[in-house]
Amino acid sequence: MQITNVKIIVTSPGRNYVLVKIETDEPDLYGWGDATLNGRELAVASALEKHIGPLLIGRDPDRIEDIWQYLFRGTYWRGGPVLMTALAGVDLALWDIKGKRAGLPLYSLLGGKTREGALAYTHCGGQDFQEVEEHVRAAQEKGFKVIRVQVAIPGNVGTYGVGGAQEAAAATWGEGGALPQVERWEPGAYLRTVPRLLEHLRSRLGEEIELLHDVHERLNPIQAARLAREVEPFHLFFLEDPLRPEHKESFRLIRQHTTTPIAMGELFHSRWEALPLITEQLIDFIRCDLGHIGGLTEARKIAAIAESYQVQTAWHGPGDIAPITHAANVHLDTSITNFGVQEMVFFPEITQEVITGGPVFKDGYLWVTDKPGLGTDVDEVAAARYPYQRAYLPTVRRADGSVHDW
Ligand code: GCO
Ligand code: MG
Repeated sequence: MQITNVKIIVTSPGRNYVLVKIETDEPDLYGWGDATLNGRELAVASALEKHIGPLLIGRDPDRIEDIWQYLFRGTYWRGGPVLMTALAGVDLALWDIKGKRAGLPLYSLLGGKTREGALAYTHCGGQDFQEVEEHVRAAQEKGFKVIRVQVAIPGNVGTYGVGGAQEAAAATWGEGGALPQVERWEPGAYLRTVPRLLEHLRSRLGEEIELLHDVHERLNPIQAARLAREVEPFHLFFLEDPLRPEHKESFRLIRQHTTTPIAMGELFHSRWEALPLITEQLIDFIRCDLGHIGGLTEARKIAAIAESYQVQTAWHGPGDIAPITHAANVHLDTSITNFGVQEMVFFPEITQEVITGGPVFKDGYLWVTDKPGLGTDVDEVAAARYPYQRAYLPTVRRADGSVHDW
């Protein structure tokens, strides 16, 4: 069997997605991968079209590990968001082919089911505590048992995550998306507000519902340690991404001050970034993005390392990666033993018109179908109706005008 063609589609059904189709010399045997990198879509598409695609022609698509090693180690320039997203797109398409060829869903090829469904979490945001509470209650009605909560911070502008699930699935962030929207961020008000939000929610909703919160890498070490300690009485499922990915050593400071569970990893691009946090048991959940870390091949190795250190998985699952990667998430969740929780979004109809299949939500859990491969497909005619639209993530500035991490 040989790879005969690598096709890249950039489409915007609701928001931009970069999709990779790998075709083979066997009739009707092809795989689809997702290589979407929010705000840098064309850089990945170009890396795939101009540099990576030609290297794949004539190779045996069954040899996923060898192709992975060849593209990662064999090409000298390695790593980083653009190349690892491109590699993930290729990797997922190859796994899709392998599953289709075997006539088996991927979870089966990965070792078979260890659980029936994957515990899922959704996003709830609001302008004030009351609004967050209402959104949490509505999510509970839908069956969610784990919920991420974010609230607008007085004095800050455009607080991350406040739009809730809809924001995550929106076409562009802010108005129009021609240039990045600028948000304002000061940590003081944030640090005072978040513990009060959790106190409010616990007093109204009780202890049973699992709550988590995403810091989005905005704090420095001592602020992160303070927040993690102050929210300790409210028993978070986890506190997400408290520090920037460069500062792994600073996780020790958080650990020294609190038993709040810590999750980290959506900005990582290789297992070596995750390694010290796992082996030193500085985190409780590893939440890499399959779509930015080189795909299933790399993520299952990370999961295996994490298993030895009692670290669970919580793979990144936002709206800005395609349902194809969400499907890969759930195949992996369903087959590993140290799965923790799965972030998810409900994709709008327009996205599902182009990218079909994908995990299904029911009673708080995500399920993949028994279709061979990833269980997702792409309608290329529909994709052509939604051309790429330039869009950026917002940027953040402090009150004095200086740049801060978004
Ligand atoms: C999450 C993430 C996302 C990212 C987004 C950036 O926890 O889901 O923080 O919302 O901000 O993926 O493109
Ligand atoms: Mg996050």
